[in-house]
Amino acid sequence: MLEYQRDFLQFAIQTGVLRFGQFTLKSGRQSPYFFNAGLFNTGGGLARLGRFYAQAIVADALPFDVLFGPAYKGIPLAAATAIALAERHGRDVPYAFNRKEAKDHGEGGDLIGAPLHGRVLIIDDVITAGTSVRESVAIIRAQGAEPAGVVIALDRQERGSDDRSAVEQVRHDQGLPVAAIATLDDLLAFLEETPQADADLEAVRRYRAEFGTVG
Ligand code: OMP
Repeated sequence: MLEYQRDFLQFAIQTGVLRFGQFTLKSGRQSPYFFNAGLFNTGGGLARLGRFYAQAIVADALPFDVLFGPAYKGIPLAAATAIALAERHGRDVPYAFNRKEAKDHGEGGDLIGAPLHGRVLIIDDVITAGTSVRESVAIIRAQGAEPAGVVIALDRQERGSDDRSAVEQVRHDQGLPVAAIATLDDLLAFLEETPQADADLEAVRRYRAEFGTVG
């Protein structure tokens, strides 16, 4: 685990974005942890989150020309990532996002920001079923551009509709690289280093053993 990944997990726990307890997931599973990216809801929190996304992009050396934030949750994420890349990494990259409602007056269209061209990197919070990624890929291709990959905050590394996780399905079925600021394995390593986290660690370990991807 890299230093920024440890910082990210600590920050997510401090802000209540990452919580431990009993949560029902979209899949119906009972999870001992839940990641709610909507709770990075202050200016300072969003700025910091953008810096973590930028670090993940730089660490994975993902080549791209434009950032794309799918509505709604991806919009502030892509904006914050673009700011962090400009301010911290000397890369002033274009970014764009979509609106969910079609608009037929004013500027028209359902894309806002930079034109989608070349390789487009999708910025999202989590991949649960992969629906949002498929929609983004269709939007990008409709503009004659190519999806370059997806960056998410946390990869839960759990089996989806088949033995693979939703992230693995995107990687193999859509041929897109997926980078995460942190994964469930990073979270386990983090909890192992954290005193007084034994109960959470045990619960997350059990969950990983039952529902996690192999390997
Ligand atoms: P979108 O925000 O529409 O992409 O949906 C994300 C889905 O993932 C929501 O239904 C969330 O409840 C769910 N989710 C998380 O946001 N964080 C988690 O840790 C786990 C889930 C989930 O339900 O699997």
